[in-house]
Amino acid sequence: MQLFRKLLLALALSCLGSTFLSAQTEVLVPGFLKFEVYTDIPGVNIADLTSAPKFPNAPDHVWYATAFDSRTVYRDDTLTNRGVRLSGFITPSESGDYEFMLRSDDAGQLFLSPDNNVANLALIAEETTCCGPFEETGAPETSAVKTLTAGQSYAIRALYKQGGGANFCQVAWRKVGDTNVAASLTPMWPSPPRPTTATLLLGPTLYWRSGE
Ligand SMILES: [Ca+2]
Repeated sequence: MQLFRKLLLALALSCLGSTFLSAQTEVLVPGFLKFEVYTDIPGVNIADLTSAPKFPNAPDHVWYATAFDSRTVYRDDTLTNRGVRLSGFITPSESGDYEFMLRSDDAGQLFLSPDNNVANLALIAEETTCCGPFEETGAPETSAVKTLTAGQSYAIRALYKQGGGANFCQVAWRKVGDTNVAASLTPMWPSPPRPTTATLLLGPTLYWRSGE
Protein backbone atom coordinates (compact mmCIF):
# COMPACT_ATOMS: atom_id res chain seq x y z
CA MET A 1 0.00 0.00 0.00
CA GLN A 2 2.85 2.31 0.83
CA LEU A 3 4.38 1.56 -2.54
CA PHE A 4 1.04 2.28 -4.19
CA ARG A 5 0.86 5.68 -2.46
CA LYS A 6 4.39 6.44 -3.57
CA LEU A 7 3.49 5.56 -7.11
CA LEU A 8 0.44 7.83 -6.94
CA LEU A 9 2.55 10.65 -5.57
CA ALA A 10 5.14 10.13 -8.26
CA LEU A 11 2.42 10.20 -10.88
CA ALA A 12 0.88 13.35 -9.43
CA LEU A 13 4.24 15.09 -9.30
CA SER A 14 4.92 14.00 -12.81
CA CYS A 15 1.62 15.47 -13.97
CA LEU A 16 2.20 18.67 -12.04
CA GLY A 17 5.70 18.87 -13.41
CA SER A 18 4.47 18.38 -16.94
CA THR A 19 1.86 21.08 -16.53
CA PHE A 20 4.39 23.44 -15.09
CA LEU A 21 6.96 22.66 -17.74
CA SER A 22 4.49 23.03 -20.56
CA ALA A 23 3.85 26.59 -19.48
CA GLN A 24 7.53 27.38 -19.04
CA THR A 25 9.38 25.56 -21.77
CA GLU A 26 8.97 24.48 -25.34
CA VAL A 27 7.47 21.04 -25.74
CA LEU A 28 8.12 18.95 -28.81
CA VAL A 29 5.43 16.47 -29.72
CA PRO A 30 6.44 14.00 -32.43
CA GLY A 31 3.83 13.17 -35.03
CA PHE A 32 1.92 16.42 -35.20
CA LEU A 33 1.92 19.75 -36.96
CA LYS A 34 0.41 22.76 -35.28
CA PHE A 35 -2.69 23.86 -37.19
CA GLU A 36 -3.67 27.44 -36.39
CA VAL A 37 -6.98 28.69 -37.79
CA TYR A 38 -7.94 32.31 -38.41
CA THR A 39 -11.68 32.55 -39.08
CA ASP A 40 -13.99 35.13 -40.66
CA ILE A 41 -11.44 36.36 -43.19
CA PRO A 42 -12.84 36.61 -46.73
CA GLY A 43 -10.73 36.22 -49.85
CA VAL A 44 -8.65 33.60 -51.57
CA ASN A 45 -5.17 35.13 -51.39
CA ILE A 46 -2.43 34.65 -48.79
CA ALA A 47 -2.28 38.43 -48.33
CA ASP A 48 -5.88 38.32 -47.09
CA LEU A 49 -4.63 36.14 -44.24
CA THR A 50 -1.31 37.81 -43.48
CA SER A 51 -2.84 41.30 -43.44
CA ALA A 52 -5.52 40.32 -40.95
CA PRO A 53 -4.99 41.90 -37.50
CA LYS A 54 -5.38 38.54 -35.77
CA PHE A 55 -2.55 36.98 -37.80
CA PRO A 56 -0.30 35.42 -36.60
CA ASN A 57 -0.63 35.80 -32.83
CA ALA A 58 -4.36 35.43 -32.24
CA PRO A 59 -5.68 32.32 -33.98
CA ASP A 60 -9.32 31.48 -33.33
CA HIS A 61 -8.55 27.78 -33.06
CA VAL A 62 -5.46 25.66 -32.63
CA TRP A 63 -5.62 22.06 -33.77
CA TYR A 64 -2.94 19.47 -34.54
CA ALA A 65 -2.62 17.79 -37.90
CA THR A 66 -1.44 14.18 -37.97
CA ALA A 67 0.14 14.55 -41.41
CA PHE A 68 1.15 17.44 -43.65
CA ASP A 69 -2.43 17.38 -44.82
CA SER A 70 -5.24 19.71 -43.75
CA ARG A 71 -7.66 16.85 -44.44
CA THR A 72 -6.57 15.32 -41.14
CA VAL A 73 -8.31 18.31 -39.51
CA TYR A 74 -10.85 19.51 -42.09
CA ARG A 75 -12.20 16.35 -43.62
CA ASP A 76 -14.66 18.10 -45.93
CA ASP A 77 -15.25 21.44 -47.65
CA THR A 78 -18.00 22.86 -45.46
CA LEU A 79 -15.98 25.64 -43.82
CA THR A 80 -15.26 28.92 -45.61
CA ASN A 81 -13.49 32.27 -45.17
CA ARG A 82 -10.54 31.22 -43.09
CA GLY A 83 -6.80 30.98 -43.24
CA VAL A 84 -4.55 28.34 -41.73
CA ARG A 85 -0.93 28.20 -40.64
CA LEU A 86 0.64 24.75 -40.31
CA SER A 87 3.90 24.78 -38.39
CA GLY A 88 6.42 22.22 -37.28
CA PHE A 89 9.69 20.54 -38.00
CA ILE A 90 10.77 17.65 -40.15
CA THR A 91 13.60 15.28 -39.34
CA PRO A 92 14.51 13.17 -42.37
CA SER A 93 15.74 9.67 -41.77
CA GLU A 94 17.80 9.67 -44.99
CA SER A 95 20.31 12.29 -46.08
CA GLY A 96 19.81 13.44 -49.63
CA ASP A 97 18.36 15.92 -52.08
CA TYR A 98 14.64 16.51 -51.84
CA GLU A 99 11.91 18.46 -53.61
CA PHE A 100 8.85 19.66 -51.74
CA MET A 101 5.45 19.96 -53.43
CA LEU A 102 2.52 22.07 -52.28
CA ARG A 103 -1.08 21.83 -53.39
CA SER A 104 -3.83 23.92 -51.87
CA ASP A 105 -7.30 25.35 -52.32
CA ASP A 106 -7.24 28.24 -52.33
CA ALA A 107 -3.80 29.91 -52.45
CA GLY A 108 -0.93 28.48 -50.40
CA GLN A 109 2.71 29.08 -49.55
CA LEU A 110 5.35 26.69 -48.23
CA PHE A 111 8.37 27.77 -46.19
CA LEU A 112 11.44 25.77 -45.15
CA SER A 113 14.36 26.69 -42.94
CA PRO A 114 17.92 25.45 -43.57
CA ASP A 115 17.99 24.59 -39.86
CA ASN A 116 15.68 24.32 -36.87
CA ASN A 117 15.36 28.09 -36.47
CA VAL A 118 11.98 29.47 -37.50
CA ALA A 119 13.62 32.85 -38.05
CA ASN A 120 15.26 31.34 -41.12
CA LEU A 121 12.08 30.13 -42.79
CA ALA A 122 12.08 31.06 -46.48
CA LEU A 123 9.43 30.68 -49.17
CA ILE A 124 10.19 27.62 -51.31
CA ALA A 125 6.91 26.88 -53.14
CA GLU A 126 3.69 28.69 -53.87
CA GLU A 127 0.19 28.08 -55.20
CA THR A 128 -1.18 31.45 -56.26
CA THR A 129 -4.68 30.31 -57.26
CA CYS A 130 -5.87 26.87 -56.28
CA CYS A 131 -5.99 23.16 -56.57
CA GLY A 132 -4.36 20.86 -59.07
CA PRO A 133 -2.19 17.83 -58.25
CA PHE A 134 1.36 17.89 -56.93
CA GLU A 135 3.46 19.35 -59.75
CA GLU A 136 6.74 18.24 -61.31
CA THR A 137 10.13 19.95 -61.07
CA GLY A 138 10.11 23.58 -62.19
CA ALA A 139 6.53 24.40 -61.25
CA PRO A 140 6.08 27.24 -58.75
CA GLU A 141 4.22 24.78 -56.52
CA THR A 142 7.40 22.64 -56.34
CA SER A 143 10.55 23.74 -54.54
CA ALA A 144 14.08 23.76 -55.85
CA VAL A 145 16.15 20.82 -54.65
CA LYS A 146 16.92 21.00 -50.94
CA THR A 147 19.80 19.03 -49.48
CA LEU A 148 18.84 17.61 -46.10
CA THR A 149 20.83 15.69 -43.51
CA ALA A 150 19.47 12.66 -41.70
CA GLY A 151 18.67 13.35 -38.08
CA GLN A 152 18.69 17.11 -38.48
CA SER A 153 15.47 19.00 -37.76
CA TYR A 154 14.27 21.64 -40.16
CA ALA A 155 11.56 24.17 -39.44
CA ILE A 156 8.75 24.02 -41.98
CA ARG A 157 5.57 26.01 -42.38
CA ALA A 158 2.64 26.33 -44.77
CA LEU A 159 -0.04 28.96 -45.10
CA TYR A 160 -3.25 28.58 -47.00
CA LYS A 161 -6.31 30.68 -47.50
CA GLN A 162 -9.75 29.23 -47.97
CA GLY A 163 -12.46 31.40 -49.49
CA GLY A 164 -15.20 28.98 -50.52
CA GLY A 165 -15.61 25.62 -52.19
CA ALA A 166 -12.87 23.05 -51.76
CA ASN A 167 -10.65 23.53 -48.71
CA PHE A 168 -7.26 21.84 -48.40
CA CYS A 169 -3.51 22.20 -48.11
CA GLN A 170 -1.15 19.27 -48.62
CA VAL A 171 2.62 18.96 -48.81
CA ALA A 172 4.59 16.06 -50.25
CA TRP A 173 8.28 15.48 -50.76
CA ARG A 174 10.33 13.37 -53.14
CA LYS A 175 13.94 12.37 -52.99
CA VAL A 176 15.88 13.12 -56.17
CA GLY A 177 16.05 9.86 -58.10
CA ASP A 178 12.65 8.67 -56.92
CA THR A 179 10.77 7.86 -60.13
CA ASN A 180 7.28 8.30 -58.70
CA VAL A 181 5.46 11.03 -60.63
CA ALA A 182 4.56 14.03 -58.51
CA ALA A 183 0.83 13.63 -59.03
CA SER A 184 0.99 10.16 -57.45
CA LEU A 185 2.60 11.33 -54.22
CA THR A 186 0.73 11.36 -50.93
CA PRO A 187 1.12 14.04 -48.25
CA MET A 188 4.03 13.69 -45.86
CA TRP A 189 3.22 11.39 -43.00
CA PRO A 190 5.18 10.95 -39.79
CA SER A 191 7.04 7.74 -39.19
CA PRO A 192 6.29 4.96 -38.75
CA PRO A 193 4.95 5.13 -42.28
CA ARG A 194 1.65 3.79 -43.42
CA PRO A 195 2.58 0.39 -44.79
CA THR A 196 0.80 0.63 -48.13
CA THR A 197 2.41 3.81 -49.44
CA ALA A 198 5.85 3.47 -50.96
CA THR A 199 6.47 7.22 -51.00
CA LEU A 200 6.31 7.27 -47.22
CA LEU A 201 9.33 5.08 -46.71
CA LEU A 202 11.53 8.12 -46.29
CA GLY A 203 10.14 8.30 -42.77
CA PRO A 204 9.91 11.97 -41.83
CA THR A 205 9.25 13.01 -38.30
CA LEU A 206 6.77 15.85 -38.11
CA TYR A 207 6.44 17.68 -34.88
CA TRP A 208 5.48 21.03 -33.47
CA ARG A 209 6.89 23.20 -30.79
CA SER A 210 4.59 25.10 -28.48
CA GLY A 211 4.77 28.84 -28.59
CA GLU A 212 5.51 29.03 -32.30
CA1 LIG B 1 -11.46 26.99 -51.90
